[in-house]
Amino acid sequence: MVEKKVGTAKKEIEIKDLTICKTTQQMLEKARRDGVETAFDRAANMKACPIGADSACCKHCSMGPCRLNAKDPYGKVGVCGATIDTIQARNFARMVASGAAAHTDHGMAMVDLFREVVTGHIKEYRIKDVGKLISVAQSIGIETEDRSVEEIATDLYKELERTYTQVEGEIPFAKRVPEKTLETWRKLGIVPRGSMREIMELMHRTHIGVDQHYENITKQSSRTALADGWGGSMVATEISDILFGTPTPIAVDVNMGVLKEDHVNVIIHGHEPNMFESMLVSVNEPTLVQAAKDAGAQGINLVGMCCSGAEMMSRHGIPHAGNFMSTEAILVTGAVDVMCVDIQCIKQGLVSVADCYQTPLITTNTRAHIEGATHIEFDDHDPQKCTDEVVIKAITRFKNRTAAIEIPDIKNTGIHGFSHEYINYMLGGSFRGSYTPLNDNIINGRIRGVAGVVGCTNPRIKQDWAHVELVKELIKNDVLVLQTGCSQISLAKEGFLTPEAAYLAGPGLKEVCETVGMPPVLGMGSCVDNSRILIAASEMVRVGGLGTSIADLPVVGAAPEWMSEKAISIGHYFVASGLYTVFGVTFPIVKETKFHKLLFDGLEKQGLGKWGFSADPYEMARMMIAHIDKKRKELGIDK
Ligand code: CUV
Ligand code: SF4
Repeated sequence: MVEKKVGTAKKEIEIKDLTICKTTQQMLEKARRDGVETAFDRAANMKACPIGADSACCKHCSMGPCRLNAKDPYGKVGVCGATIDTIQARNFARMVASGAAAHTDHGMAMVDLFREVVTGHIKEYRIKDVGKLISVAQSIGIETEDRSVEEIATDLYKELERTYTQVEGEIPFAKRVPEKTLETWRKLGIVPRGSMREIMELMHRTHIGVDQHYENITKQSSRTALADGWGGSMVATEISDILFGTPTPIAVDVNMGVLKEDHVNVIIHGHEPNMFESMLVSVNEPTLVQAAKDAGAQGINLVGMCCSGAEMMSRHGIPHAGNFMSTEAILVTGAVDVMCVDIQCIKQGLVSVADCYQTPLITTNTRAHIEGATHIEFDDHDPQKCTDEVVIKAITRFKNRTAAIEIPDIKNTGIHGFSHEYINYMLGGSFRGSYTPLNDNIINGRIRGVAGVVGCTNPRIKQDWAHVELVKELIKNDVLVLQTGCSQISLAKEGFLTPEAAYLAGPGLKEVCETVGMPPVLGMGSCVDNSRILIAASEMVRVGGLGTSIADLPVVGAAPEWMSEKAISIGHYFVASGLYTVFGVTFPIVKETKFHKLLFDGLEKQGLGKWGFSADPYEMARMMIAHIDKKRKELGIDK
């Protein structure tokens, strides 16, 4: 039953044009009946500001804000004299800085946790994957022979802290970068020192009256983005694997049908795995399970959403209820007994929707409170104190359920959890070993190339549609697709993450999938796990036969429905690492400016990758495939 209405949309678009996700459609119908507003409605009623969309405005000081004309970009400058190129480069840089800060702060929280575990201050978590600990330590030159786990782990946390705090020198994981790629970075002066320093410098340089050359600003954007990809994000992934286990393929259910009417439904939505790991312990606590049963439930049903959901799905097979544009819609089921969040991509709009269905919305992270939500602080030193309390709140809500419940009856089983280690193993022990290895299959043309298709969903485009259409085109053309984040969930909901989906692939890719028994689309986890794609690319270079730098590989990236600043940081570290990366929806740039030419062409001439843009997934696929073919030709492996 709905008690409170939050206003109805003025302009209504047909629901089937908002999303291809059947369960989200069903819940949006119900939301309209219930008078509940979501981001889809707000997007319809809020036209994007065209000047901002083109990144042609600046509000870095109070002589402005200044608006330039995208139709005549060089006809005007800001009050301080800033040109369109300076303004765009600075705006872009600030997006990179914010996105990189998000990932590196998450990574740093993982290092903090790791240090406290290694020093014995935290006993609730432990090192779960010693093999991974050793391999990560070895990859950055830490001695592992005849040493205890504690000794290795101590060296490792001290070394990895440099990823953030180092003032001079190169970040530790620079050692994993293929030599020629690293050489290019050194020549350009973009090897990251420590992320704190890079982000600080980028914020400084984009202040009024500092760096006013778009090329020089973009150099620091590259350095900062690399401090994310090969720094913060990579550390987050590797430490999480060490503490919680490296994913291996596992069958998992995805979609809203994972909710259970007769269970206490607990949804975790956010990005850091530590709180979710603790919740996994809490929901299995016998006293809490008994309390749930005493309240009349069959049990407690733990479900994830967004990126921490993708991590827990990959590591432990926890069901996943949906991606970014489904987080409000799922509350409309009335079946969510608690939504517990931590950081990033948590819409403030959840508060009013949760309110309509009497679902407690709980914030847990000291960095992310939301007005109107209940805050129960999570502390790594006593993790279950928070998560037990959240479960108790959920049980209470279950007992007092008043909202009418409607759970869409769809769930899609797929295989998730392809770490780069597992891809390596699956394809023959080495990327170029004895048995159907990845490099050999690329060289012989069965696999044309590899595409990382990642990123958010966005109400400015039909949810999941561009992800699905793009991936369809790619696999049809024998391009192996690696996925993370919300994109992975889009494809999982359409059944692509199953070995049976191999029939949708071109003949070469189909043959490889059938031989190995793998899906044509490999799910690698959350956004920070995009670092796994970087490692896989480095491994492809190391094994040989496909050139000497990442820029030589027939590998591309895409985020067809991106929305966050984190996505810009990811896109830019893909580009700075040497990959062609195509974004959809919109791109914050004025075409045919010098800055545009730099991002979309000039960077490639410097030996890096380059940006691409198309709002049309079919054109996007053509652009990506053309680039793969160009790289194949340069490598002399075109048929
Ligand atoms: Ni980190 S960044 S909407 S939850 S992928 Fe999903 Fe993923 Fe974008 Fe956010
Ligand atoms: Fe305008 Fe320059 Fe101030 Fe930006 S920094 S608001 S362009 S005066």
